[in-house]
Amino acid sequence: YQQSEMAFPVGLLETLRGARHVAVLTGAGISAESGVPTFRDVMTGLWAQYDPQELATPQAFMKNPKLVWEWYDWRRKLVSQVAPNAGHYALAEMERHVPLLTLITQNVDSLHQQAGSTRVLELHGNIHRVKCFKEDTVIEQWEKNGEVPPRCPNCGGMLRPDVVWFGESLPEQPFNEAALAALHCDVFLSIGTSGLVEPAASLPLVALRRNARVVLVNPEETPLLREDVDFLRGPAGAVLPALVH
Ligand code: BJW
Repeated sequence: YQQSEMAFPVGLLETLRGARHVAVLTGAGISAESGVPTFRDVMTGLWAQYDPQELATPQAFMKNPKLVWEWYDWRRKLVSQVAPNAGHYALAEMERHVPLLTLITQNVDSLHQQAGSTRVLELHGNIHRVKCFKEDTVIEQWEKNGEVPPRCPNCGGMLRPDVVWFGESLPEQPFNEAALAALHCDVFLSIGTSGLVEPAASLPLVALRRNARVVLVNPEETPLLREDVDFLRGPAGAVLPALVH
């Protein structure tokens, strides 16, 4: 991807330039080059080291709230110390060139917003926010008195990160908007996601059924890869700038 049009599948750049509505779905892979670990990469992914059932379910939080809170605290600090990479910036720039761009992310790290994307549909929440485990309300301010996990100032219930754990529903409004974008886009880019977690994994399939051009950006093959999907093999930080410039 040496900024040369030759590297792309026939007609892809023309289709992108002529598109009225581009939908983009991102996953942990787009933040990998910023230094955020993915979940399922064999050596470096979080799930290679940690058990999702013990950390990313409501049952895990009920069983061991301190462990879960501290794990998220570690990850929150980690993402606070990193910066967006060329892939995030390329998508922010794409928003300025396409009449309508719907950016859908499974990431909780805010790096798209930091790169300048103005409208981001967060399907799995945001690690920087907390909510009450009992009442499900987002809490802006709470007392940091050393209690782990901290307590809800309204009801005294435990606070938890405002992310979507396994078995929980996705936030309705961003998910509905994402599903509409999949139905109506001309081009759908799936970037840096293994495509294993539902319902996000089904979004590009919806776009395919509606005859959108679907493009996979990933250094590895994923289950989404099939004959009618364009595969741009490589790291997002290299592929996306070449696609946008
Ligand atoms: C690069 C790169 C580079 C590397 N450049 N790329 C239907 C069938 C089967 C199961 C289910 C189903 N419907 C629902 C389920 C259950 C479950 C599910 O999908 N399970 C499957 C795993 C089997 N889904 C749910 O529970 C969801 N809720 C739901 O469906 O509610 C309705 C319902 C309720 C009750 C019962 C039934 C239905 C919720 C899912 C929540 C997922 N939560 C997590 C944690 C979020 C908080 C946190 O951050 O801790 O979300 S899990 C984790 O996976 C995280 C991610 O957002 C998500 C997706 O991962 P992602 O982003 O794809 O990362 P990886 O690591 O998997 O892949 C990285 C990719 O990047 C790889 O391909 C690399 O090659 C690539 N890469 N470097 C580009 N430089």
